[in-house]
Amino acid sequence: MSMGFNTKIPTRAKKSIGDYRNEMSFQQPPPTLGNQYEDDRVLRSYMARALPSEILSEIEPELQEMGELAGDELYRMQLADRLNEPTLTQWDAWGNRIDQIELTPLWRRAEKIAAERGLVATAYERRHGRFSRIHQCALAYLFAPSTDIYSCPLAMTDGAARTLLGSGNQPLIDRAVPRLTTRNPEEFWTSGQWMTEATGGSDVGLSETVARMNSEGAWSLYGRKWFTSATTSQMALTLARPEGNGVGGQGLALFYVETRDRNGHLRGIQINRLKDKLGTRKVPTAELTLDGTPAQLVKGTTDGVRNITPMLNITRLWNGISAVSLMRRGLALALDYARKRVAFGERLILKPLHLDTLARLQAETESAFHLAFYVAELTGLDETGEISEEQRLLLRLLTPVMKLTTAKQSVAVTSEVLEAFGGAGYVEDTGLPVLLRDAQVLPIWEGTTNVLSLDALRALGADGRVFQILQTEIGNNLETVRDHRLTSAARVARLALEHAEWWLDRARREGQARLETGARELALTLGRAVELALLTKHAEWSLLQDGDSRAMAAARLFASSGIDLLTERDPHDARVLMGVEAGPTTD
Ligand code: MFK
Repeated sequence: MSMGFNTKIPTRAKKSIGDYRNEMSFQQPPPTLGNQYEDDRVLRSYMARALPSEILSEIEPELQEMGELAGDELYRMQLADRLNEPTLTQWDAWGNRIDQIELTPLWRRAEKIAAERGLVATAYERRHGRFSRIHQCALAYLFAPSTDIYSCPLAMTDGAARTLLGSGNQPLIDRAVPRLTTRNPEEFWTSGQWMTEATGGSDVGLSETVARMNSEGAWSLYGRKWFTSATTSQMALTLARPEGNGVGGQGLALFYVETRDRNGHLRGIQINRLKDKLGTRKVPTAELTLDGTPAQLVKGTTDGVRNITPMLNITRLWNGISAVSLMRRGLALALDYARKRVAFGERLILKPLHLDTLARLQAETESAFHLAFYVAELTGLDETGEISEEQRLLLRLLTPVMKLTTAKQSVAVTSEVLEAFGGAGYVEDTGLPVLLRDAQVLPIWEGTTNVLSLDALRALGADGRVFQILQTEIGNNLETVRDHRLTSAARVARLALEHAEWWLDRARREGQARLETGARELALTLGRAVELALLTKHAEWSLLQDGDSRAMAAARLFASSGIDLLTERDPHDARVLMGVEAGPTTD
């Protein structure tokens, strides 16, 4: 049999062809995962700082078990499930429209585990008060990277529970919340979040779906939802414009829909097709036609966009947690591989440039981790009514900032992770490319980077108050930093924030065009500066508490990775370059 190339066998070797075949059949050990909780210094160290010790002792067995599932059974199942995708069957053999979606084995298993392990419930049972959010986010962070974006329906389910609870609509709360937050897989419901329309996209106020009320006061929806994630959910929160209402997000109302009747038939809903997406391929994202879908008002007949924002903020938190979890998974695999793989005479981990590359990815991941979990902390305070007015404004600002910053980091880190495997990272059956494809959704859904940068501008308000609150909070964090090895990292964070404050003040005076042009650089600078401050504070704690200098090394590396991204440039250059005349929103 030809070997595919001409091998002249040297006579001095005196070996048979079989010997050479054996020698050439080098087997690269694949990367493997251990217990994903036990192996995660960053998570464990953070939990030890953030939680009272008695709470940590109580929940640690759950985290251990989830870490074991994620690194073993679920990871194996994920690799085996690689080629499976959800399928849509629109018609049965007898010509009946059925629109049945079949999920993959991994997702069916994930749903059961998610219910039993309280991936949503933990935040609502609130066994540990405000710490319950941290507890839940830690479970989600361990679970998410082994379940191919099953975090999507869980995020929406969590967001729906929060939105309904905040709506004051008792009949809907009584009907849906116990199902959304149960641990019984037989009773567990997930929720969809049907916002996006072909007209709408990011500008949800353009939605065309109409809500019609009949003579008995019952509502039905008519329209086309263009991008509905996890269409198998038992319920959804959606937006529609009651007939006669005005334009924009104010003219929309928030509706509750139960997707199927007692017999399992869709209620005035047609699933036109599943989306053919770059990633998140286990998520049955669909185009829907609503044709007389029975619906109930959640909260009034107007202000739908404002009323659905609790859901947006929860799903944005999940987005950040998922972003960090994908970075962490990629790094766990890349590090394991670097310890095994020998090239140019040495294991990769001993090669200075490869080591430095991985260390920088680790620093990005650790910084992102602390920002995402800080937003979880603030969310927990909000949900238990323990939040101060200043912290509430901070949460409003940091939710979009965290979402957009961690999403970008996730794409960058997972891309580098693939490269760290060389060609193997580009080969599908290693299970690696999916990391990058799935990460790529994170800056897109739940608000693109630009939309969220503008949202952050809005959250900053028209005066300097919110920025001052941010400065005070970060200042308080950095005040605890005493170790001289962390001084320069703390200084980088401080200077970046001072520059951002100065830039914002000047841009406000220069007008809306300047503000909007720089909004992304501003938001990313805030995100990275807050990440660095939180990481530096944690590094100080780690040094003092455990004599562990790894977080310190991460903070120092991260400080040298570009924190202040604000640049001095003429916004007119973009117009000149792209051949666009000054528009109505420019100065
Ligand atoms: C892995 C984990 C992940 C996640 C699961 C994901 C599943 C995927 C499902 C989807 O992707 S669903 C589609 C998600 N779509 C978006 O996130 C839309 C992105 N666009 C925006 O966020 C726009 O900023 C927005 C639609 C909100 C703008 O709409 P409008 O109509 O121009 O509303 P406006 O006037 O900006 O805001 C209305 C009110 O809500 C204002 O309050 P007031 O009326 O009191 O002035 C805003 O201040 C307030 N508001 C807006 N965003 C808010 C908010 N309040 C609190 N939090 C926010 N985030």
